[in-house]
Amino acid sequence: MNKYLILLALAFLLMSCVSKDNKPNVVFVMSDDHAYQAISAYGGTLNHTPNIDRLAQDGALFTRATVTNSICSPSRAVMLTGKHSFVNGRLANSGSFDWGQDNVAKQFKAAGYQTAMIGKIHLPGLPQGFDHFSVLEGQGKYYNPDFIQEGGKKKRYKGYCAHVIWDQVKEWLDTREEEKPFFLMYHPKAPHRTWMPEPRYFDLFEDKEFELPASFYDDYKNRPSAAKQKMSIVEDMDLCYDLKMLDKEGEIKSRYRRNAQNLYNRMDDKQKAAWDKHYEPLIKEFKQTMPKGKELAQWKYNRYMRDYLSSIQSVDDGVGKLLDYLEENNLDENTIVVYTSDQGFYLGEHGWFDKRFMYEQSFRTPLLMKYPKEIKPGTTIDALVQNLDFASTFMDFAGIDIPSDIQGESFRKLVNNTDTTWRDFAYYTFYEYPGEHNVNRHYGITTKRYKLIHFYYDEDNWELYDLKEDPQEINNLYDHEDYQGIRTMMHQKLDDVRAKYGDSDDLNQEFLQKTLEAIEVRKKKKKQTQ
Ligand code: SGN
Ligand code: CA
Repeated sequence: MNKYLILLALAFLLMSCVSKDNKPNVVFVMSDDHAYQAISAYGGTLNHTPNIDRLAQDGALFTRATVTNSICSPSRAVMLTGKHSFVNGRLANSGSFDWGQDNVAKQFKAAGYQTAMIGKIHLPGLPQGFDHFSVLEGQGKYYNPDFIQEGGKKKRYKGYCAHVIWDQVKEWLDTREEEKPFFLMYHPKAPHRTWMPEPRYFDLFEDKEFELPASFYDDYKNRPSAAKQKMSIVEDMDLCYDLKMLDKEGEIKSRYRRNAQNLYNRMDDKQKAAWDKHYEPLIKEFKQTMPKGKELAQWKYNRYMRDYLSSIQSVDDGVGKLLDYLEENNLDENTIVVYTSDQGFYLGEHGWFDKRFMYEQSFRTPLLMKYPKEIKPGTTIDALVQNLDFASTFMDFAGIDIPSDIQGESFRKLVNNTDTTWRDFAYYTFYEYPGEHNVNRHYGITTKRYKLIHFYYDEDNWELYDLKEDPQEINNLYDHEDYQGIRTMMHQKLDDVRAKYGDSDDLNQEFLQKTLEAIEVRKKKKKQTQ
């Protein structure tokens, strides 16, 4: 009997060792507003991101990864739940979020993983599913950011956000329970507006001249929804707030001077001194030359690029520190490392900054993934995967049963090359309107070659693009006689996809009603407090 029990115990011990070794760790690095155009592994020449590129060299680069809703908070809700916005309930950056629903971290925790989330999440309420969380308050700040931690306590960390976040990640890794596999969500803040770099990178791009993208002076012909946006570099980018021309004399005109001043005031004396040393000569030069017209446009674009790209450099450093840490601690073989962003961003294409539209630069998102056990170095994947698929994919790798109500699919088979079949479409919805930057509500479908978009609410506009012939998406072919067959085919696909996911015009009507009611409530409250 005793012998039998000892054998049983030994077998149990052996099984638990084997299963622990087999369970991969997952580190999910997601930055904020990082355009694929600003990652050198994607072939661009704007900047150099040696550490993010390591993931492509040692693993897989996804060339057609997209989001289902190109705005921060909804995109993050999609990643956590594996469900579209119209199912998980987080349609826009405002409103509530139901943390009570299932999410990927809860699944990992239930499967015996140690779970943590550190950095930006931008969802209201306290995160659920994490053994540890320390998340930026709202959008978070670049300098001396505040974090919300267990029990809702707020804590201010002195220093620059990229370092403050990495230090917390490292501390968590150093003190984790080593007998458990881990699932870590590491979410840098940069390069979100207002692109405030850390001093060591202030000068990195100062000598570089950036050429305007070919569609910078887009005339939005046949695209009324694109024409009415308010995210134009020329029209809407603010000199003081976005472009740091906060002159002490208060002579430079700005709608957002006070916001810019608040960001500056947050810094300590040493930080202010470093900031002034860099920006004051630039302000002086700007005031002396006072560029106008096309010269001003060129100047604005260059200032934007310099700050945006410098902010990314600190994110890239963080990825380098993470990869080095995993190697130094013998964790690199058994850890899946993913780098992505909550959406893409316009770097002057169509004349814009920001995101929201289903046009490529913000619809697409960077995606790189390393897992030496299953992914061959230098793999390139052009399948139409979406952020919707992350939860299922991670669970698949960890051997967790994927709940049947999850809408995303696992792309493990794509990265390990065991099966290359995949959906031939990606679906998109956007709701944050009326709202900042004035991008109307729309939904749409893309295949590898064609894209069909419907703008609705106070418009009813359809757009159709042939991405092969027109990668810049400036020729709306919806009414073009040669494309009527394609148009019918895409409409059919769109109807099928909406039925498959459970989206409909009725649902949109319902959401619209709710938004308008919420706007009314906000207006009334504002009146009462006046
Ligand atoms: C802020 C920005 C916007 C940006 C949204 C959404 N304005 O409101 O430019 O589109 O965030 O960004 S700012 O004056 O606060 O910088 S998101 O990444 O959170 O979705
Ligand atoms: Ca974002």
